Amino acid sequence: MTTLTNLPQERRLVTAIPGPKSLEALQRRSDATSGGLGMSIPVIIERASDAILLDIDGNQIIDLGSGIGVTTVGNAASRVVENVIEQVQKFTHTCFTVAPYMGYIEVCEKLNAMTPGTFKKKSLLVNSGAEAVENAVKIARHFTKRPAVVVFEHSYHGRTNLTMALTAKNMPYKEGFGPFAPEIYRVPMPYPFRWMGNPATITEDALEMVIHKIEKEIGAHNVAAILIEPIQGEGGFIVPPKGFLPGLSKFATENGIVFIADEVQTGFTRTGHMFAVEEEGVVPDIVVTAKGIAGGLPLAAVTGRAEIMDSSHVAGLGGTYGGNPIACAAALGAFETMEAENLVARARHIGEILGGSLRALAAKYPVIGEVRGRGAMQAIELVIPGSKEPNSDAMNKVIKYCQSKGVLLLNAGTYGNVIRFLPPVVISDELLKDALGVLEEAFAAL
Ligand code: PLZ
Repeated sequence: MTTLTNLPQERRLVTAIPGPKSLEALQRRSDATSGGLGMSIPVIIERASDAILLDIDGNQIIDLGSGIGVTTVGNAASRVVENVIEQVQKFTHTCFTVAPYMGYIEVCEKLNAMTPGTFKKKSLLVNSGAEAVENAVKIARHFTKRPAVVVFEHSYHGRTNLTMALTAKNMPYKEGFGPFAPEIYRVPMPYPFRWMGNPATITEDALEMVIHKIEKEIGAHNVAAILIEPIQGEGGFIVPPKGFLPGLSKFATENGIVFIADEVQTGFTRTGHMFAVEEEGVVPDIVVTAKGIAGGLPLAAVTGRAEIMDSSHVAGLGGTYGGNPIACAAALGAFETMEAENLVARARHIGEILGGSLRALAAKYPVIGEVRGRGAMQAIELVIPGSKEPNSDAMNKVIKYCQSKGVLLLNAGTYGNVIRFLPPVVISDELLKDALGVLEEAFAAL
């Protein structure tokens, strides 16, 4: 778990957050960068390693967000950095569809082997999660010769035109950015904490509602793909009830519909499995990956059944930068790290510490309505005590308090009231416990 930059894995504050240098630089940020960009923590980063971010004022911040679930193997992880340095000295780009190279092929071979399913698989590499989702939909439509795509309430799939249409939440992702792509159908998502029906029959009831909508309103024979995040990320770490994903996948198979798992946020050891669908033995036809795939370099992939992935005519798929050689070298370093450091087991261990602390907090502070998630992907949903009314004010206060003490947390949720925990999976127990101590102080201070 050593990195070349090798910052000591400890929290250290030498100024207020933001410090004077960050404050000055943030003025330049607002002058130079689009006002449409958000910002979770108002500091400028100079260096980072594993779970520590160093800002330009010398503050060391504990990173419980991993740049939105990306630096799973740690920031600037040594195997990633070494591979990148080696590759950048050899060549920076050829375009895989102009003149191919081994890194791209090796990443695809690994993905074909790592993803669930013993059948023959093939992969396509692109630059971002959204681009991978778009390509998965393109491929599923081409393969099935059908137009419709089924997506879920609370889903997030990206910010391009098609993926905005696939995404559920209007503000901030869609507001004013339409018109959106057609033939996208949204169906109910069983959100256990907010399910209005009988909790005992949530799985059957939700499946019945979804299947009814598909059969009666769309026509199953018109559906190219059912696209779902096995645990919804931006939507607030919503874990579907047991049996829901297997039921959906079975319905898809019976109706010739391509079942696509968007594992962009859940993939690569994050949930204590290499992929989150493994929890219930679900085998998707296509798995979409990004984020954790390459230790911070921009890379994303579509991996699926060979007959589906081969459906397109030659040159029907592509892109200038997809599977850039430096990003591929980084991915090979990231895969090696996941295996060598046994990060699947590490994510489960983190889950025990994190889940244990969060449940203890929830028992003490009724503002925490629910603790949920799996492994190193967990969240708390904040409510007005005694109700389920979303409490975004408490969420903002807790996140702000933690930031001021050098702990970076991310928000989430359709109702803007969820705090999510996505630490690098290599984070040490000590650092994680230090951060959770700050979180406890934040609730005490509420
Ligand atoms: N699918 C499940 O979580 C990206 C969005 C950050 P890109 N989530 C972080 C933001 O505010 O833009 C995501 C995801 C799932 C697809 C995507 C899209 O991945 O790499 O951001 O395009």
